[in-house]
Amino acid sequence: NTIGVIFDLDGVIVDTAKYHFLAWKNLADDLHIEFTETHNELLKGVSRVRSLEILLNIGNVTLSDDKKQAVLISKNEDYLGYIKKMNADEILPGVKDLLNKLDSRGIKYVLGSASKNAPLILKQVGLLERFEGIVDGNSVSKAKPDPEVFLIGAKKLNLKPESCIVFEDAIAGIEAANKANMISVGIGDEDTLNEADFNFSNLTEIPNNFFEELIKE
Ligand code: G16
Ligand code: MG
Repeated sequence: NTIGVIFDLDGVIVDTAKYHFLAWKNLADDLHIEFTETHNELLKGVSRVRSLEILLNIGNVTLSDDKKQAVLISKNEDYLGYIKKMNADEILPGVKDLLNKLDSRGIKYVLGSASKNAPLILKQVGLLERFEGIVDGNSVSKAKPDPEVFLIGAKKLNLKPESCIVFEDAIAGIEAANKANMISVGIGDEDTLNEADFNFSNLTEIPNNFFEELIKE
């Protein structure tokens, strides 16, 4: 095929942001930092280490490197407690229909996520085997908005970046896709994701001929 798709995970395939929030909130409480759902928006699509820096900044708290390592481990253990309870009911609307459509058209897709827990999450919801490849937080050295994660994805698809379509819910992810010279599709709030080439509120809104039209171009 002449095109391929790269999916972000959190906010596109599943909503794990709510579990990240619960785990960060626990940590924030321990550190006496006030942390709200609005603050949580700042962490979407951002790496784990960077997320901690943002949280500490909000609370004006400094920690030693050792303490940082320790709280990152406990935050992740807490988060994994929620992830291990996930199942296929948590797949976001429109995802399965879209994957079926891509399968029937022979269009390949990979995952491009900042999460080091991405394979586990896909396994929990029963989608792991469907992807041609997984690029996650373990395989990249530079976090979004750096395009690295998506450029590795293009290699896995055996396609040039211009032939890849990226579905993303975070500003940093859209920026990464644009820098990679890919077609960026923002999923979520159109005003927030105004740098995207296309915008849809969720995956059920993708028109039937969306991919055909892109192939024609
Ligand atoms: C996801 C989330 C981020 C999270 C990051 C790292 O990214 O949106 O909030 O900080 O993964 O996750 P972990 O702590 O599991 O390694 P994405 O790229 O899937 O949206
Ligand atoms: Mg995301």
